[in-house]
Amino acid sequence: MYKSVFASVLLALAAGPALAQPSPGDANGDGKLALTEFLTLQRQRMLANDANQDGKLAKAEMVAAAKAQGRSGLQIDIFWGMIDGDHDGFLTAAEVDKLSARSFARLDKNKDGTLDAAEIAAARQRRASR
Ligand SMILES: [Ca+2]
Ligand SMILES: [Ca+2]
Ligand SMILES: [Ca+2]
Repeated sequence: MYKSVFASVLLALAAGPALAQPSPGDANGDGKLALTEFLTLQRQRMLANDANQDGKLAKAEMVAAAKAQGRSGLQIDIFWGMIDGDHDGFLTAAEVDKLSARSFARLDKNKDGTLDAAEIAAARQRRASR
């Protein structure tokens, strides 16, 4: 249970129009997302929500971002303690990297170190089913 809600928080973090495109963040254009590309993408998404541009996400900024996407922000409220690794009240790039790496490992079903179109589609489908 914790795991699945945790996953949905991560996917919430990964939400946004970019996921609706075939290969967002696919820097080298091979149609797959390598871990480094995925981390870069997630960081960009995080920083897109950094309203005061201090390079880290306050909980209020994440809740505001969730609300802007039509969600309640309640999940973030509840699970903030789990995603804010050092409990300083901010999600830093390093913390986002750590979360993203775990998210990547889960999405990489065949464990080949990249997310191919099918794996990205599966992630998208899981989001849509919520
Ligand atoms: Ca901030
Ligand atoms: Ca933190
Ligand atoms: Ca894979």
